[in-house]
Amino acid sequence: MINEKIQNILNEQINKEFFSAYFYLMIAANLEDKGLNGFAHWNRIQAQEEIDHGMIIFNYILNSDGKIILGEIKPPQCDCENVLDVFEHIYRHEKSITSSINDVTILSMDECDLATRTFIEWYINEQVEEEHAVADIVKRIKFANGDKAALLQIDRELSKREYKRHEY
Ligand code: OFO
Repeated sequence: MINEKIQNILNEQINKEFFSAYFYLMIAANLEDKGLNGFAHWNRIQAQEEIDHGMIIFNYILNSDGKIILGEIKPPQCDCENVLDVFEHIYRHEKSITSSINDVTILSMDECDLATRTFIEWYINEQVEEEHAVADIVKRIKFANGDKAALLQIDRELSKREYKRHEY
């Protein structure tokens, strides 16, 4: 069974993962509105993955005889002017999620909760992948340097992203 401190931080993490889903859906809607359907698609898929991330923790808490406490999800915001701003904003967002996953990891070690420490390992690795994927898109957008044909090429590539369901 998880202790209350671990239960609370994991419930907060569920909230952050579902906030992330909202965040990516908001970005998808904005990009779709601008006709950037491939960039939007990439964000829609990311939103689905974020729901999986939240649900995996949800099940872990229940399987550890903990209590689910679902908090309010704040509205996401992004006052971004262009697609580079958007993906830089996403990158900063993922860095903040990495930092909260690190907090869970550190707390699990402080509390000698080896089950949670093992559980959270998957998220540590997932964050490396997520940051890398977004950093790569940022680099490609920068390389395009505002050229519309080059940006549309990236848009086409991102439209091919497939959803890989994380089992929970
Ligand atoms: Fe759940 O990793 Fe992104 O936010």
